[in-house]
Amino acid sequence: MFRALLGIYIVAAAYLLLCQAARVVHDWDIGYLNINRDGYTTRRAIGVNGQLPIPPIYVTKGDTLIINVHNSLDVPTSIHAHGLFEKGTSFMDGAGLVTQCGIPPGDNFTYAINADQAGTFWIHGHYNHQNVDGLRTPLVIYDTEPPVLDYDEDKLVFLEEWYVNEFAVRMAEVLNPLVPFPPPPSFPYGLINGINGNDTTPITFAPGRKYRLRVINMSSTEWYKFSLPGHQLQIIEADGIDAVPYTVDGLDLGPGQRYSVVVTAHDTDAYNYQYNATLYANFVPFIPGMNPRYYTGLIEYKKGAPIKTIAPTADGQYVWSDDILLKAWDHQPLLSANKTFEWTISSHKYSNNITLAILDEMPFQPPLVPPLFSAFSMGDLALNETIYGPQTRAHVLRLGEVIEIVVHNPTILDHAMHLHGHAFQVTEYGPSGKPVDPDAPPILVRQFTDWPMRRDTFVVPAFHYAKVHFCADNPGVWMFHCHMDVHFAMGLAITFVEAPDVLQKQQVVPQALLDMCHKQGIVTEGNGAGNAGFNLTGLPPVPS
Ligand SMILES: *[C@@H]1O[C@H](CO)[C@@H](O)[C@H](O)[C@H]1NC(C)=O
Ligand SMILES: *[C@@H]1O[C@H](CO)[C@@H](O)[C@H](O)[C@H]1NC(C)=O
Ligand SMILES: *[C@@H]1O[C@H](CO)[C@@H](O)[C@H](O)[C@H]1NC(C)=O
Ligand SMILES: *[C@@H]1O[C@H](CO)[C@@H](O)[C@H](O)[C@H]1NC(C)=O
Ligand SMILES: *[C@@H]1O[C@H](CO)[C@@H](O)[C@H](O)[C@H]1NC(C)=O
Ligand SMILES: *[C@@H]1O[C@H](CO)[C@@H](O)[C@H](O)[C@H]1NC(C)=O
Ligand SMILES: *[C@@H]1O[C@H](CO)[C@@H](O)[C@H](O)[C@H]1NC(C)=O
Ligand SMILES: *[C@@H]1O[C@H](CO)[C@@H](O)[C@H](O)[C@H]1NC(C)=O
Ligand SMILES: [Cu+2]
Repeated sequence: MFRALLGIYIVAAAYLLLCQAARVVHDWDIGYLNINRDGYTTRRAIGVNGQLPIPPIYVTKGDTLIINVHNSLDVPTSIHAHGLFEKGTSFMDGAGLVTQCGIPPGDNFTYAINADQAGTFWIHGHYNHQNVDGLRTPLVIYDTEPPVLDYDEDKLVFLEEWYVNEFAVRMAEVLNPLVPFPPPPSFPYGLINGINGNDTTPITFAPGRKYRLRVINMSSTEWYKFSLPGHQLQIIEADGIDAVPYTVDGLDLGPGQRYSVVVTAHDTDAYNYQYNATLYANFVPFIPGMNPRYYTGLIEYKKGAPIKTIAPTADGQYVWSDDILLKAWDHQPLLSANKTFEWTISSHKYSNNITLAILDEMPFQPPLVPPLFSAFSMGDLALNETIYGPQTRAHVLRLGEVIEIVVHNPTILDHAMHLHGHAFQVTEYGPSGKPVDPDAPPILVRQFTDWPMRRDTFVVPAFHYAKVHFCADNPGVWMFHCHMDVHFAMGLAITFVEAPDVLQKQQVVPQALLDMCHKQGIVTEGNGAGNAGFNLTGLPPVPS
């Protein structure tokens, strides 16, 4: 207790010394509401203070974002600041049952999140996939440095998908041994800035001005293409990392990904334009009126001005965003790898007839003790990954090691892989497995040039592999998981236990985090089973 309190005081003192930084405080009462978001169905959803969409959060680099959460749900909840490194505060990462136990129903917890980075992020539920049911909102961190390109005004465009059913209902179908796998796709509707796609409010432009549009894909399963026909987009940021300006016609965003683009408005307001947002899943068959779903909205220069028609560009000539072609603005060179993990995405039907997804040998399932607490409490043994339990898929990293991850995806589905606590260099894409269509053009190996772009979420397209590098400079326990929530819930995840020896010396878990576990009967000491040493007695069996 004393150690915990001392930790809090040291952290608080550091804030005072480091910065005149503001403390930006939000009170979030997370609860259920009934709402019709897609124009078709009223259903139960999860919002904040009785609202959906949740108002975006804006802070400035150096600020501390305080979110006082009260949990009005009937299950635990937690929130995760997607893309923030949480350096020195790994226990604020919010990954349910990995770095915290979840706030019990009726309880409160205060997240103190250091906004040490600048860019476009989002905050979302990280317990039971509550994000899919609405618990998500943009987080914009304004920079204190000049931007890569000047602009006059900042605007948010956040894209979401919205399902007719709650996530738990869809997931129960996926995991039902009596329903043939995969069940028929339930295709969602698109929301733009929180409102049913075609009904959303116009994006207003004034002649001659330059806009920074921050486009965020907060959906959980589908992809989005976003374009402003008649305008060019200059990418200056991806996932909170500044990029050397790169001009495209449109953005192709996987779940969790963000881009900032600078758009120069035309110098007359004679015409309005239409933007296009297409929600699609290339792994679901083409179904007219359903996949893809097309949305258009107005770029309004002047109320009532005629809409300029722009002839569609032939598919192959359109320049879409492509992270392998982007360059990091800070010119960070390739980090040469000390260690490589090579994993292949697959799925397997287990003896109970339930199909689960695998990144590394077996599906991820949380152990009895959240691995962050094992890392804190197991002394030297925390360096031995056996103690976390096999289903944790724990991989221990040493401080300062450069890690290369190669993810092979010989499946028909794209996957969007997200790493907590880091942004990785995206270094290579290439072929993996045999595409179904023998006449499809061959998939080429493509590598970064000069300064690999860094981001926190990368898409491994179907029948591709992707390679990324990152430096293990952030002690903590960080999940690496597919950001498509159905796949994540099926086990497509692993954990990195990063420098637990250093973690034990530098960080102290706040007592309130331990208390919320104890209230739920979750042990916060010992190995993955809550025992000493290598005794994993009591852990549920791994799927067989
Ligand atoms: C918990 O949060 C609620 C709502 O913000 C507040 O009314 C209540 O006083 C808080 N309770 C405690 C014990 O801090
Ligand atoms: C957003 O991500 C989802 C998957 O999570 C994806 O299906 C959708 O296409 C993406 N949308 C955009 C605009 O990138
Ligand atoms: C949105 O409007 C466009 C026409 O502007 C139409 O083609 C499209 O089908 C509409 N989308 C949905 C999902 O209704
Ligand atoms: C925008 O999307 C609509 C479909 O909603 C399509 O008819 C139109 O060709 C697209 N415009 C461009 C320039 O791609
Ligand atoms: C799994 O499915 C097979 C074939 O449908 C059936 O014979 C078997 O009993 C099922 N096993 C379980 C554990 O449900
Ligand atoms: C971890 O502990 C197991 C069991 O004692 C042992 O077999 C293994 O070699 C250890 N691994 C490392 C990396 O020390
Ligand atoms: C990683 O490899 C570099 C050489 O490529 C070496 O200098 C460095 O010591 C290694 N770091 C660790 C932590 O193994
Ligand atoms: C292993 O842990 C269990 C409790 O989970 C305990 O009952 C058992 O005695 C322990 N075994 C050894 C060899 O310590
Ligand atoms: Cu996936």
